[in-house]
This record gives sequence, C-alpha cells and structure tokens, in this order.
Amino acid sequence: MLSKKIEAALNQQIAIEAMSSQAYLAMASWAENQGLGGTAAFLYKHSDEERMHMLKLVKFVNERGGKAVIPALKQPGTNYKDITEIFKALFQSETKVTNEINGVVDLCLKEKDYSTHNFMQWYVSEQIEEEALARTLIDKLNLIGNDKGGLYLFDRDLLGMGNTPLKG
Ligand code: OFO
Repeated sequence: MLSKKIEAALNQQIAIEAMSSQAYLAMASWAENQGLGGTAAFLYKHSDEERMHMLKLVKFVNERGGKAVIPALKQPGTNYKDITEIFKALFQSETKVTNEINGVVDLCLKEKDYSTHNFMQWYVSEQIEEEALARTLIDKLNLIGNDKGGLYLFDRDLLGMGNTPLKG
C-alpha cells in the first residue's frame, strides 16, 4: 500500500509526464507545419513516449492501492523561433523532469518505500538517455548554424529515429 505522501508525489509525476507529452505534441505540430517532417516524426514519438511514462505511473499507483489522478492540462507554447529553440526547450524541460524524479526517489528513501524506489529506477535511467540525446541534438544544431543543407540532413536523421518502435 502506498503512503499518502508517495501517492501524492506519484500523482504529481503523472501530471508532469502528461504535460511533457502535451508540450512535445505541440512542438511536433509546429515542426510539421515548418516542413520538417523528420523532426515532427521524432517529436510525435517523443510525445507518445511521455504518455507511456504517464501510463506506467497510473497503472503502478492503482496496482499499489492508490488512486491515480488524471490531470487537466494547460495549453503548451505554440510559437517557436526556430528548431534550435525547440530542442533547447526540450532539454530544459527534461532537466526539470529529472529533478522531479530525483525528488520522488529521495522521498521513497525517506518513507522507506523500497518497491516504489525500485520502480522509479526505470525513470532515472530513462532521464539519463533523454538528457544525453537532447544535448547531442543541440550540439549538432549549433554546428549546423544557418546551413540549409545541414538542416536537411539533420531532419532526415530524425526521421530515422522517429520511425523506430516505442520502447516499452
Ligand atoms: Fe522524459 O520525461 Fe518522462 O520520464
């Protein structure tokens, strides 16, 4: 059985994952309208992944005798200057998510909830990968600068990443 504190922290995390999914969906749609089909595919997939992160939490909370709360969502930003701004925003958002996840892990230790602690380790590893990927993409965009050919190739690379199956 989850303690009330852990239940509240996990519900907060459900809201965070849902907001991430929504924000990346808005970014994907922006990219699609800019003709950046590969970037859009990557971001649509990223949005689906965040929804999967949310679902995993919803199921865990309910299985452990808590009540998962499905949150209302604010409209995410819709206007971006360029693609670099998108990936900077994505990176910033992932760093915030990492801090939140670390907070939940910390609370699990304080509350001596070792099974939730174990469950959260999946999120800890996932964040390492996501932050590293976002950093690599920003580095590439910085190298490309205003080179249209470079941007074309970047978008094509992301199409490959966007078309791989979702991780479960
Ligand atoms: Fe990348 O945010 Fe989920 O965990």
